[in-house]
Amino acid sequence: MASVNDGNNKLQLYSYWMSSCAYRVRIGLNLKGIEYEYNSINLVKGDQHTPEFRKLNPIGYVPALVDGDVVLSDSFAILMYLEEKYPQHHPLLPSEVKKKAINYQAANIVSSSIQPHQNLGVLKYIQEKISLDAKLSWLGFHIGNGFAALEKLLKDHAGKYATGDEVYLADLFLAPQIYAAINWYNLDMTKYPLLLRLHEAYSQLPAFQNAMPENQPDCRST
Ligand SMILES: N[C@@H](CCC(=O)N[C@@H](CS)C(=O)NCC(=O)O)C(=O)O
Repeated sequence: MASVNDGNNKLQLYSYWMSSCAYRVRIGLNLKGIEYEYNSINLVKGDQHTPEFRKLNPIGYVPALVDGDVVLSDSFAILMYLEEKYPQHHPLLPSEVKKKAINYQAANIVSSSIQPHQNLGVLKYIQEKISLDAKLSWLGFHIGNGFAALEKLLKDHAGKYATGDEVYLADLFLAPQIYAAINWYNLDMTKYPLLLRLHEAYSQLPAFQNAMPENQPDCRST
């Protein structure tokens, strides 16, 4: 794929291989053909709490993106920035208003109503109070609740991908979340046949494959 930017002013992505939020941005950068430098923030070791990283993102989460003097965090904001800065390369949003709104809705179900339950800080806090089984069942309930809503939302819109036959924003949020449910939380996906089908479709796309946790330079660095 031709690169949008050249070597001199490479974007800096602060990421961690297991972060589903950074995974969204990695897919977006790949789709747009933007080269970037990968900076690993080891969440398990606590790199997100260092003063250096907190200067970049005061809330202490990945991803963060540095593009010259622009410093951004939050996957949604980063993806919208990339979309506006590089509109000519693989649009992340459809032009049709309703389809665009469905993309926002699906992306936000993942980022606001599912992912926060599985955040490292949240899970650490909970596991001090309840058993591992109780924690996993609490997490499974919240992921399942979101997945059931997504199945309903997308059933009238999906084609090959979440909102038709083109990859859009919703897919960038869905792929990492479904990956995490299957690979890390062992969720029974038989109840979500549409999401399972999308997972298969994503696994065929190079931009998605390249963004997968196991293909990151810091994979299993703990
Ligand atoms: N809304 C933010 C959420 C970012 C977020 O929760 N990042 C997680 C990884 S996916 C994190 O850095 N967690 C660190 C921690 O819990 O200490 C986004 O979409 O970027």
